Amino acid sequence: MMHTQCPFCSVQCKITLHSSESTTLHPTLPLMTYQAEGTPNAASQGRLCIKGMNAHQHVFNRERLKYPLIRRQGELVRASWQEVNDYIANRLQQSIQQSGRDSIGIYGGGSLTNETAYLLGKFARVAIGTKYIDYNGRFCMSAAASAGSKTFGIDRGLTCQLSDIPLAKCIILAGTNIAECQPTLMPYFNQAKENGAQIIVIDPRVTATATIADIHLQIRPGTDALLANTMLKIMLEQDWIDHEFIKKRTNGYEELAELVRSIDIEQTASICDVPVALIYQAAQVYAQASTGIIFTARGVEQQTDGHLAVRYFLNLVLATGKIGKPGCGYGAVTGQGNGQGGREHGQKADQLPGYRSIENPADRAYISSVWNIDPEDLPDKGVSAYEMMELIDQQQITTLFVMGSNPIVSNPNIPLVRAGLEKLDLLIVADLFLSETAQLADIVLPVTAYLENTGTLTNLEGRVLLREAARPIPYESKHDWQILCELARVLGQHTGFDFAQAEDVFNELRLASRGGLADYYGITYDRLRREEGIYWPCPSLDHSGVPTMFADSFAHADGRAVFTSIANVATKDTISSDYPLLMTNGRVLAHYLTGVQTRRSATLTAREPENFMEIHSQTAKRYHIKDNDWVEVSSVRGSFTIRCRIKNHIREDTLFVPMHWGGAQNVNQATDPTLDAYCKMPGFKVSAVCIRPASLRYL
Ligand SMILES: Nc1nc2c(c(=O)[nH]1)N[C@H]1C(S)=C(S)[C@@H](COP(=O)(O)OP(=O)(O)OC[C@H]3O[C@@H](n4cnc5c(=O)[nH]c(N)nc54)[C@H](O)[C@@H]3O)O[C@H]1N2
Ligand SMILES: Nc1nc2c(c(=O)[nH]1)N[C@H]1C(S)=C(S)[C@@H](COP(=O)(O)OP(=O)(O)OC[C@H]3O[C@@H](n4cnc5c(=O)[nH]c(N)nc54)[C@H](O)[C@@H]3O)O[C@H]1N2
Ligand code: SF4
Ligand SMILES: [Mo]
Repeated sequence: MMHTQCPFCSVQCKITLHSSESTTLHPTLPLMTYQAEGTPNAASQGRLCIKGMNAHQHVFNRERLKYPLIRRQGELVRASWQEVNDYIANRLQQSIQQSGRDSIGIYGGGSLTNETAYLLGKFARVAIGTKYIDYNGRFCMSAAASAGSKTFGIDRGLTCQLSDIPLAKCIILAGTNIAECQPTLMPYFNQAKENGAQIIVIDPRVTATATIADIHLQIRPGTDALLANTMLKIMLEQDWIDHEFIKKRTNGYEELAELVRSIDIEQTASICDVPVALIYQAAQVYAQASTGIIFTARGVEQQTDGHLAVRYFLNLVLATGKIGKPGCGYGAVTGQGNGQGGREHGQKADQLPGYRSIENPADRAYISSVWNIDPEDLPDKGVSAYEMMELIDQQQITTLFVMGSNPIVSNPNIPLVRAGLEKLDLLIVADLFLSETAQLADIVLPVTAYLENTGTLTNLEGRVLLREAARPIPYESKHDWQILCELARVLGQHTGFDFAQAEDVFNELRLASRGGLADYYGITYDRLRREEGIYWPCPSLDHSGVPTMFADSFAHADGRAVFTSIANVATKDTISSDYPLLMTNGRVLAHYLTGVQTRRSATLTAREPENFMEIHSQTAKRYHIKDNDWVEVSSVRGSFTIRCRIKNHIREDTLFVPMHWGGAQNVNQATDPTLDAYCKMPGFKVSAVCIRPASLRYL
């Protein structure tokens, strides 16, 4: 029996994995069979979704990388750790001598444990000395995180607890498909509905989540910012706001009138393509409910105006005073398993551990003291994940080290990303499998999986959880943090990377985060074992953590939250006669991100073996497309070919394609790489495209 935690989404459900020998398949060669069962825990209350139930299948998959690989005469072949470490050290030193430290880029991920994420930041800045480090969370949490920081002074996914959801009388789910993406949370929303809550869903599709909606705003993709401001205008006009809260707890209310002044409700409703009456109803229900929570996820955030769109939704929270008390709050529905912790401890270009800023002299001095280096030697801020791809394409970054991501599938505008990665002098990938990115690498390093690797992960509520190794390390794999320590040593770092176990790394992280916004100092492995999970901030050993934030004050210096009145001037991909349809994208229940893990689970991949495109029947008819036909989808960036599914739960002007497949079926061949000016999130969710039946391709 193994006790573990699901490697996939941000709920971090606890799992008990039972194993037994089975002779039914092969009488002389008994096979181990495994069965996962949910372990009761505060977040998922013992529930598991289909991904969690089958996660172990990829761990035992025969395609797991078994030993390091090195490219010789074009082929990736087996090598020893000694060989690859020496090779990497030589090549990195060469690169540094010839082109400087900033010729090396480091690219991390939100599935890594806090310990590894922390160490990756330290490795980049101390062992390599490069400013170029960023991670896949840029594509995930950057809009909501930067918006929360501006409005509240701090970013923690949920400002309240999951147990507040059933207490809310109105819940807005904007661009979030909880039923497929955090399925074990659905009972909280069902409970809220039973308690009389009105549920408002904002999504261009009638998703599984939208089926519980009382009001569904089936919005035109990319218009959420305008919708939020229209709701605000209605609330201000009708005086459905909490003046006392605004006066006592916020700044910037006076300027708000200017933000919504130019809004003509009829006109904006027509741009969003939602009936005026429905927007009124949504504004009224939320504003007049005694309690309420707004959730946003990638539908709202993966936009060229994602940062401001979230801040406009936060204006609604502040204007109605629905925060800091039971049944109230805001939730940025965090994505990856450690999407929360992964964004706190320094793998982001502008960040140091504990949510410190690399541009703040006091923060630099503190972290330098923990790392025992001169603050002068600490590199400055680098660039965002996609901007790193641009620098790679321009050959300013010539070596890339990827740990826990598959950038050739998950970046926007794959034609540029592929061209860039192929120009690299050296690509090193640490992964469980030969992912699409690892297939291009010069060196591939095999890592341990969730069942084998001890570490902490912070779930969407900001609850820090300990996941302990449940089985021995297979083959020649190593833990991510171990790989970083060994590489640092061969690079000549004789101190600062001599950790014997994950707990030692965590103890340094505690110190590095001490006094920062995301303060983990009071959290220890022993406490996590005893208490199951602790909400940060937790500044001392006798502190119980902070389940509900902002009960009395916000995290800005004066204790007040800030309304946003900045006008939105972002541009988006727009339709034209050549590209007349809007394509959006997202997830399905059975697969996880670029599918490297879930495609190696027989049960999951059997559910969705290939990619597809959802299209409305009227649109399909116009293009002479039948159900299951192959269709070529093109934008100005590139094309892909895919089978279509006719579904009338999508808008007629919109297509939807999951993001879980690479290569010829990769939606990112066509997505928009324009970045949000504030947080550098690409405009993934809106691309102007044209389609034609693939059978016409060669005519
Ligand atoms: N099954 C599964 N679960 C996952 C993941 C996975 O890959 N598979 N990934 C995890 C991760 S890393 C993340 S970030 C989360 C993501 O979780 P979500 O953000 O919930 O997932 P998405 O499917 O990307 O997008 C959510 C919804 O946004 C809608 N949408 C598209 N465009 C727009 C728009 O312009 N406006 C609005 N309002 N809505 C729009 C889509 O129709 C979709 O239903 O899920 C996590 N959980
Ligand atoms: N079009 C479009 N593109 C998107 C999105 C979208 O909605 N639409 N969503 C974006 C979002 S929200 C996200 S989060 C990104 C995710 O994009 P990626 O980071 O590319 O996603 P993953 O598939 O999780 O890639 C993780 C890789 O790391 C490996 N891995 C898993 N666990 C570990 C570990 O512990 N250590 C190491 N070393 N490797 C590990 C896996 O096998 C896999 O190859 O995609 C983004 N791209
Ligand atoms: S994918 Fe998410 S909801 Fe499903 S079992 Fe794993 S952690 Fe839980
Ligand atoms: Mo994500």
